[in-house]
Amino acid sequence: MTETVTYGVCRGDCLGHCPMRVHVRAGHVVKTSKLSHPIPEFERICQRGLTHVQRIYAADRLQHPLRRAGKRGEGKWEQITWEEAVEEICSKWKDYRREFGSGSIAFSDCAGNSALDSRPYTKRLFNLMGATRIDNSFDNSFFSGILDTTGDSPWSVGDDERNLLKAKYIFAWGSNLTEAGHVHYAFINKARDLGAKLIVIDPNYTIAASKADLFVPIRPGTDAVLAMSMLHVAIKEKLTDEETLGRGTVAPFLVKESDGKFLRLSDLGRAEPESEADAILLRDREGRLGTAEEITAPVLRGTFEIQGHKVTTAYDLLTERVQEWTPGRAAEICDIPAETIERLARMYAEGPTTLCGGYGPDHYANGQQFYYAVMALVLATGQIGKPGAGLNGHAMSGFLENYADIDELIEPPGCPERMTINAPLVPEALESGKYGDKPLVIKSLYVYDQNLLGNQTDRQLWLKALEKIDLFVVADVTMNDTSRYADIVLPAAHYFETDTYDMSYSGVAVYNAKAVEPLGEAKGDFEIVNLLGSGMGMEQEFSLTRDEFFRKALDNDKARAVGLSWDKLKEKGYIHVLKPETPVYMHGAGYTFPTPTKRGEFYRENVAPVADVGKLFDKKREALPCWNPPYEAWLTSAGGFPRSEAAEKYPLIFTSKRPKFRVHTQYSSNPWLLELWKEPVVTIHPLDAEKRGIKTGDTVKIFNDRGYVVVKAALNPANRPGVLVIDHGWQKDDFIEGHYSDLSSHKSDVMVTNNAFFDCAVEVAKR
Ligand SMILES: Nc1nc2c(c(=O)[nH]1)N[C@H]1C(S)=C(S)[C@@H](COP(=O)(O)OP(=O)(O)OC[C@H]3O[C@@H](n4cnc5c(=O)[nH]c(N)nc54)[C@H](O)[C@@H]3O)O[C@H]1N2
Ligand SMILES: Nc1nc2c(c(=O)[nH]1)N[C@H]1C(S)=C(S)[C@@H](COP(=O)(O)OP(=O)(O)OC[C@H]3O[C@@H](n4cnc5c(=O)[nH]c(N)nc54)[C@H](O)[C@@H]3O)O[C@H]1N2
Ligand code: SF4
Ligand SMILES: [Mo]
Repeated sequence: MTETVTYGVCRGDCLGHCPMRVHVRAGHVVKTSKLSHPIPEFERICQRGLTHVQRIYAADRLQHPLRRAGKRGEGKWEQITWEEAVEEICSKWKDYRREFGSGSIAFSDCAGNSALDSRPYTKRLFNLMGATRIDNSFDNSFFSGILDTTGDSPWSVGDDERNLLKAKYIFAWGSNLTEAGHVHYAFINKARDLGAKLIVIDPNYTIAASKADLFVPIRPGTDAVLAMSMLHVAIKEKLTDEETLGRGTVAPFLVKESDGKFLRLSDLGRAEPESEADAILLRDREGRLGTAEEITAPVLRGTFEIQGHKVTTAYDLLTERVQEWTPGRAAEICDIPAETIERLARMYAEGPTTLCGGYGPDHYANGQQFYYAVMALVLATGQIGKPGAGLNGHAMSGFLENYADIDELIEPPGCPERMTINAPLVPEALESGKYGDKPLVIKSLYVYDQNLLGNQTDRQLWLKALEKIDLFVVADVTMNDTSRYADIVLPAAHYFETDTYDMSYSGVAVYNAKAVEPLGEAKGDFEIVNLLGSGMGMEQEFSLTRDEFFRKALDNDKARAVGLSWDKLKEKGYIHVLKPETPVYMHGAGYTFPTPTKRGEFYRENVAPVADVGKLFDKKREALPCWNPPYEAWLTSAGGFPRSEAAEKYPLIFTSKRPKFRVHTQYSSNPWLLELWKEPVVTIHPLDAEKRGIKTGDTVKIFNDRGYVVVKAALNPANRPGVLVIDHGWQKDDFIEGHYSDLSSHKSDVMVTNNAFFDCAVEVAKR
């Protein structure tokens, strides 16, 4: 039988973005296979990429628009036509808009399909409608800490993986790289062959830890203290990089005691405040003041009186801040010997060191504190923007530079004003009718590219919140925890069933040609949005064909400069757009950063909470790295910080880790992968198990005041005592009873609203 082969890019949220071949026979995808890459190191495909065929033809694949026929979640459906679905949704949306305003329609998305025709194009619809965006609030602590400190470069927050090969030390810090980033780990393996030392900082003895030169078991939720203590040691032992501090960071900027802002020309009456000419001032050894261009050898330390302003250098403030975190004091909090902390600091500063920061620390209510603290360490030791030194692993996102001009497509001129609200705050806001001091009414919620009820924290709270919502619409490829709860389900096409393009690793644009027709009546998000947009009376704005859309998106100077256009891409299949001279370390190269000051900002003069819901915060404290214990996951009174209230009743921490066999809940019904890993299992340290009479294979109930889950248990001495670990990505039907997302809390820090999955105290008992 003849076989045709098209190309595609795998683009769940594992961040691998592997290009692949899609093999088709008689109108059916029969297999996927690896596609050669211009840079051989990037040729790759994994067990999930090889099983797309079983996702496309999965039993839980949605094929027709459905209307709920029973109670929400009951699983009773009536098949309807697309016309009926669109008519019902749009007429209700028009009614809500009339009665409650545009903001009463909300939408939320995340990890399903990052390509332009899915997430960005759907945003165009809701932006034009003036709808409320629900920020999914996954990973916000990670991104806030890194982006606020070193900015958002075209490569997002990291370097090309090849930079790992030049590292002497690789810090896998809160990162489960062998499972959650095995495509990155391949480079770490190579780097180790070349002599790099791997340091793993993790509460649990992970697979990566078993390969490490140094494993540092840390007490959960204390990483910011370790980073600040390492910085303390680096400063004390003069291991910091004065050149980077002076030229590439805010270290020499003079912070006014009065308002915490940097001293500028306007403070001396020499420029209009906030005008372009209002430059930040530096001081040299002779006491001369001037701009960064004028003062080439600024002082990094000192407190001065300048025309009535008492100022101190930002570096002195940082030094003062980490003063209390002596290795001895940090040892108590982090449960790591003081000598190990000193050793870690010396290695980090010696370099070249690459930080592979994971999302473990992100998943606590105090998560962002780690990323601010560790980025201060990175900057002060100058371990960024150089061969072998920088950020990598999950921080690497070369594909985000996708050469497309989409800002105006997503947000055409004239879009009404809209609110963005953070998911963990939504259930309570719906209950009270207020988001901060703003009124909030949501009558309809549209979820796509996200399995909200599988992946948000505190599922029971969400289920209750949904009772306030009259029309819940879900567009998804599969019948999952979320689509099951919808009032109307729209069947989305798998991406190999659509004509699209994506940037694969590292800088290869791939034409993802439609390999087969969408299954049943499924449609790509692009087509769904065009239908809904027209239904809302915006035929003009939603009349583009896919070809026209992509041609327009790639018709720009950035794309032209690298020889990329939609037509060329369709003709060639894939185009390697990165130039050979493109450096493999983009972030911080040449001492410049894409931040407002163009410098690494370990001091934040305009610090403010990400979600401004009127909560009070201490500006002086938050402007620099700081730490407080996690909200629930604080089981001891180490360092004099009293044990959390929740831990009085629930003395274990409930966490999860990514398994190799799925990306979040995607692939979770895939028969080949289920053969390898068939059910959720909670691992428990033998000491914790013994106390509760639990043995491997027992069925156990994990519970707290919010909910419970019943699963099989396995004893594992690799767990840190006190920590339970379950694989991430299972859904309601996979658990014996309950749901693991019923356990987690929606609480997060005032500064960054984030889903804190691991900041969760529980108890476990044999059933
Ligand atoms: N317990 C626990 N929960 C967690 C985490 C954890 O560590 N522990 N991690 C969290 C993190 S960091 C993240 S990023 C989130 C991810 O959370 P989600 O974004 O909810 O992740 P997925 O389960 O991958 O859901 C993506 C959905 O998009 C659908 N989809 C795929 N392609 C398309 C498409 O083209 N169109 C449409 N409309 N839909 C499509 C998929 O079928 C799938 O249902 O999970 C979070 N949840
Ligand atoms: N296979 C697979 N790969 C994925 C994904 C997936 O769903 N499946 N999801 C992708 C996404 S969206 C994300 S955000 C990333 C997540 O990437 P990772 O963060 O690497 O993934 P996790 O498996 O959640 O690993 C968290 C690690 O943090 C550790 N940890 C827990 N608490 C602490 C702590 O207090 N301190 C420290 N230092 N470590 C701690 C855990 O033991 C674990 O090793 O993975 C991406 N890659
Ligand atoms: S799941 Fe990730 S690593 Fe595997 S093929 Fe897809 S993009 Fe690559
Ligand atoms: Mo994530």
